[in-house]
Amino acid sequence: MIDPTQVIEAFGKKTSSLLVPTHTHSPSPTALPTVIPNVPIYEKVGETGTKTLWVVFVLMFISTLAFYYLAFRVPVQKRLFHVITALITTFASISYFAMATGDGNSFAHIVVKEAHKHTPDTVEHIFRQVFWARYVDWALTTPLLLLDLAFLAGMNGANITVTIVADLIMVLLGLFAAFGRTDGQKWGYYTIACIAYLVIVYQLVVPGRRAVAAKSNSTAKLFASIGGFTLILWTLYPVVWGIGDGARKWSVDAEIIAYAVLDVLAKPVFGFWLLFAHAKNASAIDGFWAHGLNNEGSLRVGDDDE
Ligand code: RET
Repeated sequence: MIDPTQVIEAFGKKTSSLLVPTHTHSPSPTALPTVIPNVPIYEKVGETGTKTLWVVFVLMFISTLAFYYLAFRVPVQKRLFHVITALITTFASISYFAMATGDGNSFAHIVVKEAHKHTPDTVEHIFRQVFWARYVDWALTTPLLLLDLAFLAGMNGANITVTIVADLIMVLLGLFAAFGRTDGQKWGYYTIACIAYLVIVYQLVVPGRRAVAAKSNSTAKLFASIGGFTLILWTLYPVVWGIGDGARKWSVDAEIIAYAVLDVLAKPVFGFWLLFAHAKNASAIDGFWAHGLNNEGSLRVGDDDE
């Protein structure tokens, strides 16, 4: 018979070697460079950015209601500026609502390649949140803002068309630039967009001023002041773009705040200024856009006599 203690002893002898560490690990320097996988960098909206989007939505919405109210208070032939201005803030309200609720954005994928002297080249993947709703808003509202100015000045159809088309090119290329994969693509689109912007500036400064010179002194003064305000403000947009989406020196939140300030000045403030100044200066627009083809709103003496 086998004594169970003998079995335990025998087993203990056999497995004792298993209890001894078989391998001791001591880190030793290796000749091969360590490969650390690139962690993608995400740049996205934070709490401050979302709050700012909500605040601007409320401001745009209240201004829209005020502009429609003002529109209904004036006779139809004096309503064109009111309608254009109210539509501008209507679009802006919708766009800000979309952005505040987390819609109207996607991530631009930027690939940054870096060459190193002693180690292999590295590739960095950056994903930055781009609010494309902004560009949809601009594509609809900046032509309307320009129409406000063009009608105020009394510009001709050819000059208005060039201005509006240049504006659409500028906004679309701004959108392409925001989603540009490489620096070449991004800044290439940006440069062409800036040239389009210069076309707009030229149209307002040269043909715009020439056209308004034929109007009353007060209209010419209003065009100079509100046009100057517009040009200063609009020039800040490509600057913000360059620092934000372009060079990515600003966080997404900082960019949202900067655009928020500019948008409030460019839409509600511009709108109230134009409408109150226009109310004092009723002769600012005439012809088809005020009266239509049938001279709507005019008193026609003798119509019933025939
Ligand atoms: C972009 C980037 C590409 C170069 C240029 C730009 C200009 C944008 C402008 C926007 C104006 C927007 C307004 C909005 C009102 O709410 C597209 C930023 C030149 C001038 C007035």
